[in-house]
Amino acid sequence: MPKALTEAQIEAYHRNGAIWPIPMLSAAEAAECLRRFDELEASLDGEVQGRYRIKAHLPFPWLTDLIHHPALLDAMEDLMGPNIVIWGSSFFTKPAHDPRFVSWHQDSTYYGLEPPESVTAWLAFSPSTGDAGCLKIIPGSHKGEAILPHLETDDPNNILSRGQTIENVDESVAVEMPLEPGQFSIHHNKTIHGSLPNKSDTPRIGFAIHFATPEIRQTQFEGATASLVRGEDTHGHWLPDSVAKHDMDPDCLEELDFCWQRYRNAMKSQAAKAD
Ligand SMILES: O=C(O)CCC(=O)C(=O)O
Repeated sequence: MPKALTEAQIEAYHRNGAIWPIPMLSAAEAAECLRRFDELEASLDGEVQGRYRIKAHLPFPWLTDLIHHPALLDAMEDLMGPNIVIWGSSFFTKPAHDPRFVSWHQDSTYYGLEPPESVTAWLAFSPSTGDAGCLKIIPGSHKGEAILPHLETDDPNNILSRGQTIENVDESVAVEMPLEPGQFSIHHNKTIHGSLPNKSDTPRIGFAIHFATPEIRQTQFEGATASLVRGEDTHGHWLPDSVAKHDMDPDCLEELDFCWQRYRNAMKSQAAKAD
């Protein structure tokens, strides 16, 4: 018996490679997340999403609590089974009237996981509507190849760090995944997805949480870390993530920078191999 999802949602996830919306936070809780996000961004020189990618939760107890939220983990357990690790989390943000977009891509291309069965939950801190450039998917695309050819582009408006783009996607079948603040969507790492510019008057702030099961391992480098959030680590492929003692814990910040750099290096060497 599923813990959070309906049988119809589980079937839709397996058919389409994504489901939405799933409730997680109340409107007040989502507003508090947005307030903390704004506070963090105001304290930085650049955008939160510049540095807080791949292990964004590490230096923040409040984000670490968020990735352990029972409503999130119950839904993930319905799809992934009882043993679950979270190996990463990333902010994807677009201020109001932001012309930037995320090109069509598969996460499996650059995560380096084997088997390529990672799953992302994308939690909205603010309204993520069609107008605001919500996530869009190509339903069923997760059933194809794990790594489709991706062109590296240098469009400054592409939020992806290397502008990875799948060409000739049939956009006529794309489906938007709108969310209210506090709701999340789930997509498989082979599902082709992307998003358009934010044409709305409000920022579109998303926090993406990256899940795996213990048998999945990182192939691009040694010593990958993750947090065991449900059940048992049956394979020992992941070293434990550090746990922040307070916001901006310097040890965790160092680990975040190290991990993000390691993923970026892996992406670079993958691109070099493809050339
Ligand atoms: O937030 C976006 O527009 C893109 C997010 C994304 O690519 C992801 O969560 O994998």
